[in-house]
Amino acid sequence: MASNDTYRICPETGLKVFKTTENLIKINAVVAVVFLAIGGLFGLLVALTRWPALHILPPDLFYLALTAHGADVLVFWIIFFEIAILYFASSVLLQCRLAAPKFAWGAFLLMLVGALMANVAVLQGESSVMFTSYVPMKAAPHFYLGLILFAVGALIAVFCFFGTLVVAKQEKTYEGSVPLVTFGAVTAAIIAVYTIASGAVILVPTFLWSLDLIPEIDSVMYKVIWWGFGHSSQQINVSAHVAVWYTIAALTIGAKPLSEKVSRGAFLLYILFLQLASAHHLLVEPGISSEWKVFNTSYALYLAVLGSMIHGMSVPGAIEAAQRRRGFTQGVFGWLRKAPWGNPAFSGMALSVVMFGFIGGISGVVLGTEQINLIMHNTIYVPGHFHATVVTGTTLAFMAVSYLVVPLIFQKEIMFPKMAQWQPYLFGIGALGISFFMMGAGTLGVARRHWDMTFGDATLSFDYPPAAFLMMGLNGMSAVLASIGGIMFIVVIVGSVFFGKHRDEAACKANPVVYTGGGEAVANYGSEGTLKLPGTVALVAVFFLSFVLYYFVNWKYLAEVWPLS
Ligand code: HEM
Ligand SMILES: [Cu+2]
Repeated sequence: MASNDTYRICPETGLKVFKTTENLIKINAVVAVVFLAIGGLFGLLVALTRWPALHILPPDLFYLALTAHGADVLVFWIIFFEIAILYFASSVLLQCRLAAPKFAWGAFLLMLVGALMANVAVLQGESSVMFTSYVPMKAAPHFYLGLILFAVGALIAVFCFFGTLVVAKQEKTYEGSVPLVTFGAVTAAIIAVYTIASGAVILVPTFLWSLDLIPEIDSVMYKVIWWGFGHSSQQINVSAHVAVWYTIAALTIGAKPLSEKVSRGAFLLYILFLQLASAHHLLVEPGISSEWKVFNTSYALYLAVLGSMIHGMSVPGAIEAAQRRRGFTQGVFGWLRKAPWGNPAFSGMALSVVMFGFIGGISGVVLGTEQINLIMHNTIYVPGHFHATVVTGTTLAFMAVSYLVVPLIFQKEIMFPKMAQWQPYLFGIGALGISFFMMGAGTLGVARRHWDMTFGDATLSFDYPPAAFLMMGLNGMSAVLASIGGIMFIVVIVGSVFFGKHRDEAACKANPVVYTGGGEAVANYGSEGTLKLPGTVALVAVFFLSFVLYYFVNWKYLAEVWPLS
C-alpha cells in the first residue's frame, strides 16, 4: 500500500521522520507530562501528610490523593510516554510510515477519555480504593470503566506498533536485524499485551460487580490476577526505560551495545520470567501454596533479575567503550570524568542507571526474598523500593530523553538551559531521598498507606523508635526537593514546547544535540565488541559488594526480630 504521509529528514540523525508519527509522538508526550504534573502534585500532598510535623490532609482526602497520585503517575504519565516511545522505536528508527494512523489517533482518544474519567471518579471522592483497588473495596463504576477504556486504547496503540514493524519489514525500510532499541520496545510491547489482557480479565468483572451485576469477586483470585497486570506492567516500564538508556547513550556519545546478542538475551529473560516474579506481592496470602511462593520468589525471580543485571553492566560498559573510542582513555575512570555531565539527557540517564540498580534493584531482591520480605511486607519500605524503580529509574530516564525529544521531534530549542542542567540532579536527589527514607522508615515498621503513623485514637498504641519519625520528616523534605525538580522539568519542557524558538537546520548545525554518528548508532544493528572495560568492572564490583552486604544485614535483622534460642 502506498503511503501519502510526508516526511522530513532529521538534520542531526539523518533519520526520516514522518509527519503523522511526529504528531502522535508529540501529543502522547505532552499529555504524559500533564499527568506527571497533576500526579506529582498529589504525591507531594501525600508526602506532606505523612510528614508527622505537618500532616496536612484530613484522612479522606489523604486516601483520595493517594489514589489519584498512583493512577496519574504510574499509569497515565508512564503509559502515555511509553506509547510515544513505541512510535519512535518503530516508525522513526526503522524510517517507516506508521501503520494505521487512524487507529493510533483513536487509541490516543480512548486513553485520554479513560484517564479523564478515572480522574473524575477519584476526585468525586467515592473511589479512594488506591492503586491496587483491592476488592471488596468498591469504587464508582466509571473508575473501572475509565481504566478499561484506557487499557483498550493502549492495546490498540501497541498493535499499531506491531503493525508498523510489519510494514517496515514489507517495505524493506531497514537492512538486517532491527536495532537494539527497537528490540527493547518489542519486549515492552509483548509484555504489554499480556499485561493488558490480565488487567481486562480482572477489571471487567470488577466493573460489572460495581454495577451490581455480579454478586461478589473472590479477593485472593482478584489479587492473583491483578498482580499479573500490576507486576508485569512494571516490566514494561523496565524494558522501556532500558531501551531509553541505550537510546540516550547512543545519541549523546555514540555508544553502541557491547554485544547486541547478550543485550537481546537479557530482554528475553524479561519476557520469560518476570511475570512469575509477581509472586512477591502475594507472599502473605493464605490459600496460595508455599511451594508456589518459594519457586517463584527464588528461581524465577533470579532469572528475571539477571536480565536487569546484564543491562546494568552493559549500559555503563557501552558508555565506557564509546568514551574510550573517543579518546578518553586516562586511567580507570577518565572516561567517566570526561562524560557530558552538563547535558541533562546524559546526566539524567546516568543517574537513572545508578539509582535504579543500586537502590531499586537491591531493595527489589530483598523484598522478593520470601523470608526477609516479612520484615517489611506492607510497610512503607515497599513504596520506598518502587519509587527507586519507577521514579529514579523510569521517570528520570523519561525526563532525560525529553531533553532530546524536544529539540529533535518538536524542533524547539530548550529554554532555560541552566535550569535544565540542574533539573536531573535536583529531581534525582529528591527522589533518591524519598526512596531511601521510606525504606528506612519501613524497616522500622512504619506502615504504608496509613494516614496516621501515631495511631492517635487507638486503644493500644505502638511505640516507634524516634528515628522512624525522623525518617518520615526527611521523606517530606526530600519530597519538596523532588517536587522542585519536577516543577523545573515541567517549566523547561512545557515552556520549550509551546514558547521555544524553532530549531531550523542552521540552528541544528550550530548547536547539535546529537553526537556525530549517534543517529547511526541508535538506528542500526551493531555491537561495540570489546570487553576492555576496567572502569565498568570496578563499578560492578562495588555493586555486588553493596548487594551482598545489604542482603546479609537483612538476614541478620530477621534473625533478631525472630529469636530462636
Ligand atoms: C514528587 C514526586 C513524588 C513524591 C513526593 C511521591 C511520594 C509518595 C508517597 C509519600 C507515597 C505514599 C506512601 C504511603 O503512604 O503508602 C507515594 C505512593 C505512590 N507513588 Fe509516589 N511520589 C512521587 C512520584 C511518583 C512517581 C513519578 C510515581 C510513578 C511513576 C509514583 C508512584 C507511586 C505509587 C504507585 C504509589 C502507591 C499508591 C498506593 O499505595 O496506592 N510516585 N508516593
Ligand atoms: Cu512486583
